Amino acid sequence: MAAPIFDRHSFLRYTVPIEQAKFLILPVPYEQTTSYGTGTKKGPDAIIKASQYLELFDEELALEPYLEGIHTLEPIAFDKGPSERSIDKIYETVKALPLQNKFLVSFGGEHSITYPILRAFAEQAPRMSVLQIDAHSDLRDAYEGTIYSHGSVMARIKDMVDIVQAGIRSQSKEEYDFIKKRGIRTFYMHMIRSDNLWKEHVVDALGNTVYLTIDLDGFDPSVAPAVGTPEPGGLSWYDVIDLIKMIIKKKHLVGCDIVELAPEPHSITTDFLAAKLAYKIMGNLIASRS
Ligand SMILES: [Mn+2]
Repeated sequence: MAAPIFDRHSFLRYTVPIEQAKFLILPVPYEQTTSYGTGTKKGPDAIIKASQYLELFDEELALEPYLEGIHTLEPIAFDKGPSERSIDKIYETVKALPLQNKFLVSFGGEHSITYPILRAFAEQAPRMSVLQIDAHSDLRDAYEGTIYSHGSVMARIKDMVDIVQAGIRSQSKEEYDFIKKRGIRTFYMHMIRSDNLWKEHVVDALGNTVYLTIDLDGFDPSVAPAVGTPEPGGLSWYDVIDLIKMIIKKKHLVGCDIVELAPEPHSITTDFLAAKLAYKIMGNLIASRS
């Protein structure tokens, strides 16, 4: 394979032609239904900017994962039309990607983007499980007047595929009752804190083929403050990294997204965390194959 070439606008500042890429980065600067803090449409750009400052070498894996080939796609362009149209555009974009033997990492944008991405994935692998790392269960049937809200994204997804949730610490009574009634595997933060084997239990709850959606507010706000709804008492960096490593070892991870970054003008902490998280996922995927 040809060596990656320098490009300031690509994730990690290097790119390869799409045919040669093992990893595709899809920027999805979609923001239409945010309810509290705003700015998620600037998320993808902030992650790519932060990635310019990451070390290319992963000292834990003793690898330079970027040498496997990362191709950063053009950001999806949205107009001010109805959310259905934007949601369809995300679906059509993902469906048209040449994903055979490639791993897609999408950057949000608000959490609503996961539904159309997963629709495209579920057509290929209908028996997929989705692991959602999040402070919120996002299981309202509709939120603030739309069924495509960030607050109802998992309600759309659970009708297509099995879902497992981790890090949850804020929800409505209706969501709580719904989880009980439907037997959804939700690992609440208060359960995680008192269970040393929680990661094993999350992995056991997943099927063999897994898609991972990471709402950055699943992390503790001391670790990832730049999110629209920073809920106290979340997951640590190593909680998430160790869980992901375990999934990559034991399951077939087919894609992921990192959403809800709302960049702050005076702090780059969360931008950098999101960039490093994406690169750690790539590195561990490579390490697990060799
Ligand atoms: Mn959330």
